[in-house]
Amino acid sequence: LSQDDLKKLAAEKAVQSIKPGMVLGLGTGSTAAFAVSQIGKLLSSGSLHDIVGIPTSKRTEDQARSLGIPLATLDTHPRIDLAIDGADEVDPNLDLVKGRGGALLREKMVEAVAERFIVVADETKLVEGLGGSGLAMPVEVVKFCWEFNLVRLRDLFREFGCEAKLRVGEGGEVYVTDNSNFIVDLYFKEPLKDGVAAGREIGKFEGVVEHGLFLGMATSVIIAGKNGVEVLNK
Ligand code: DER
Repeated sequence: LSQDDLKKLAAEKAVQSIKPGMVLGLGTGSTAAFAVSQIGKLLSSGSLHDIVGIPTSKRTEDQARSLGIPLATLDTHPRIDLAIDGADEVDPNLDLVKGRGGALLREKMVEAVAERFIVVADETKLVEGLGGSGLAMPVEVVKFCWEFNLVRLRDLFREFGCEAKLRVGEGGEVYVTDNSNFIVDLYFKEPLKDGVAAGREIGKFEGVVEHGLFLGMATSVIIAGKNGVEVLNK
């Protein structure tokens, strides 16, 4: 099975938890896109009805709209029954790193108020400790004096051998989020010892909008791997 096959398996397993009448948080990224696509299929076949989706990015909004999924926002639907989304890292406590898809702010707003938050991932996302993948841990910052914030974010984690980079798009242009902010990606040489403390310290910096540590938020994680699909519960 390819990584995409595994992502699809995990996503479709999560969609089985959807019931008519639910308000759904629709995640962002390639795994979440499989879930959105499956929801669209179930709606058009009539086996699912009376649901409304709260998208976590403009691109998820576009995908959901193209599939005829009724959409709304947190303004009109402040309570979410079930959110389904991917993750970049999942540690043994089901704490997450998210945001490599650039949607961390809207994802966190939606997933923080979801009654249930099911994370869907292939087994490559499992880590022993957050930051351990050596890949980006994103921080959304305002454009104003982004470099000032990049420097103090990097210095905050210098004991972890932190490197910080302003995210750029394919064409080399600076990446701008759906919320007109920039992203500073942090790279650690070793996993964070205390994610809660890290998140708290990052949040103290004025001009830092949100970070990719999603701690204590997932209610279950569906991992698809070579041994099949496994559901990890809090
Ligand atoms: O940006 C995000 O938070 C995405 O959900 C990301 O973490 C997972 O993306 P993937 O499903 O494409 O790996």
